[in-house]
Amino acid sequence: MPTRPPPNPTPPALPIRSTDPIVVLTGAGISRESGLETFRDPDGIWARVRLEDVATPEGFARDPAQVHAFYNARRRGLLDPAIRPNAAHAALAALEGFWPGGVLVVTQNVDDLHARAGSRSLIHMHGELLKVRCADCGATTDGRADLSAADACAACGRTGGMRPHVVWFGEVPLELDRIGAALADCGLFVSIGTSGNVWPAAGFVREARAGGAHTVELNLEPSEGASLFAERIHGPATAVVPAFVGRLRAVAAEATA
Ligand code: BJW
Repeated sequence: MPTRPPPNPTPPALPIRSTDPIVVLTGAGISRESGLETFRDPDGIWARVRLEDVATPEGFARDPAQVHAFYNARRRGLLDPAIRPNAAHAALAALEGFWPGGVLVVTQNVDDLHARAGSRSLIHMHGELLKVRCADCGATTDGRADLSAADACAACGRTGGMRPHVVWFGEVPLELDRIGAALADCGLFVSIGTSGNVWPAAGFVREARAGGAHTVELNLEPSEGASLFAERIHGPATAVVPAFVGRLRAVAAEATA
């Protein structure tokens, strides 16, 4: 008679040392339980607006008012007091506090929930919703108010060029050199709440593997590139991320025992 696996198998020991640097990539799924929308889920943003219209430089050139209206609404949504970091953001901030090898969170999200939860080693590779940039002179400033084509840049004085500080399709994501160096050097790469549809982030797992890192996917369901990960854990971020960080806490505690 075949033997059944135990109902709650103990997860395998993580093949890492507490001195190994960790890189965490996050996507919209980590903020879903905070009340923010994802992009590609059936109820996601791309089900109600065309990305070509609102998330490309060509869309902005064609109809700046439509793009401003889209981002003004999302900015207001993010500033709603009901939108707060959740247990997954908090667990990653705690990880940074106890992990001896260092932790870099690279987020594709334009929300500020990682920073609000307390993550400090953080790269917003697709920009930030609460910043604005002048397309004419490049000046970037904090911005919480609605933006319009009539706004003037505080640095150069020109109007018409003020835009959200987000990375649209066809634009180069931010801090790729720093991210590439961290991926080459890390001992653990964890991808959380991202569908793996958008490049170059979708290729980070391969870069981390090439450097010898253990790779883990934490997502509601298998992503596009799920088979590339050595370990895959599926469930809501507020459950699976704190549980995984608990395993890392045990690794760190064992090293100091
Ligand atoms: C949960 C959950 C819960 C739900 N718990 N999980 C052909 C082939 C290859 C590449 C290209 C190509 N044609 C063009 C490209 C390049 C292009 C690209 O990738 N296109 C693809 C669509 C094919 N990429 C670019 O243009 C990028 N730039 C670039 O490549 O520059 C060239 C270059 C690169 C490198 C060096 C030199 C030059 C720029 C990409 C910019 C993306 N911008 C956006 C908008 C940002 C602003 C905004 O927010 O409005 O970024 S698009 C959107 O997608 C946003 C996201 O950051 C990004 C990723 O989405 P994410 O986070 O994965 O969300 P979803 O919705 O897709 O997935 C959510 C997941 O969560 C799902 O799996 C759910 O199951 C899960 N989930 N609830 C846990 N509770």
